[in-house]
Amino acid sequence: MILAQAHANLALVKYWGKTAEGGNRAANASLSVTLDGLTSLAAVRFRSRGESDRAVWHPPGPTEGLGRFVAHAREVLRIRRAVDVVVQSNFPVGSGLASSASAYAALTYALAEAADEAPGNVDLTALARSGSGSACRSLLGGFVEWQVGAEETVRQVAAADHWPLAVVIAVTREEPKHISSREGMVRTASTSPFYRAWLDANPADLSLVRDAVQRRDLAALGPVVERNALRMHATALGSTPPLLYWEPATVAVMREVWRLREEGTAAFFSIDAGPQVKVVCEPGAADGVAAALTEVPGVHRVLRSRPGQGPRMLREPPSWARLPAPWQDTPTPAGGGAT
Ligand code: 2P0
Repeated sequence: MILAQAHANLALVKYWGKTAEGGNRAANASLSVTLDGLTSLAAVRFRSRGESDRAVWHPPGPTEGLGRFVAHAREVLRIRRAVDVVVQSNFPVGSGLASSASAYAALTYALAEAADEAPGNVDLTALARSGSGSACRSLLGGFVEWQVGAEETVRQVAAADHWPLAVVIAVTREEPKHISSREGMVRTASTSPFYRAWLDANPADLSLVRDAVQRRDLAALGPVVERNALRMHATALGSTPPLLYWEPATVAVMREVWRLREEGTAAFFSIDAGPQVKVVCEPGAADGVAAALTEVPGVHRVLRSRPGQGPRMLREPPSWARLPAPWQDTPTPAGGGAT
């Protein structure tokens, strides 16, 4: 059994919209922080001769695309034998916490390890992106910029230990969202009159956020992170039919963050394609922010995170993992390599 883990990421400047080329090529640049603690595990083993690929989330999750990705990855990585794949996350999946980013980054790593030949000249960024756009940012730790266009690159702007920011996450709904990011992006790009303005505003936000990260300047970072998230949602709301990812508790948490700021706590929110609210603050403020968010009606629980590392191979499943019974006796090769 081959095991790899990767973390989710929080986009400080968001990717929302694709080009027509396919493979989840983004229409706008984005910049994220990889989140320690929000982790997905990918387990891969080979199937017997005559069997075909099998790829599932455990417990069952958004399987759409998982099998297609495995077939594509086997072709790109030249994996001749059929594979059995299980993906699991230690946080709610499909609800706006970037489970697809961590899952496809972990799966890219695990499948690259399963390849018969070293995948030296395979573009793992493009492979991870084809599973889920934001997964290419989870291939690196710390603060990561995904630049688009002819010169598409994914690069680390700063390492995880450059700035030990705290990210406090208010979970307002555990169930999967009603509309996938994929569908949401297509609908926004094709029907929202604000979409062009969203793309036009991207370079300014990107440059401000990149500079603020490099200078560790939360007072400069926070307002741009908040406005970028709100502009993404405003653009999506302008679609036909409208896209509203928020719950009443989402708005209540946003207001609580503004109230905390009025009281002097430097805390700023971001929201992805789901109802959860991610709040960025200095580590010293995190206990107070978490306590305040826990009290907001409709908040189910509060998760804590900070900048984390890129994917890595594992010898053993992490302590939180519960693989399906038939997997539990599957040996892991020494060094985590392919069998
Ligand atoms: C982001 N999101 O930059 C943005 C902000 C959600 C809101 O990337 O269609 O699962 O697989 O490329 O990466 C979530 O969408 O979408 C996402 P696909 P993905 O993090």
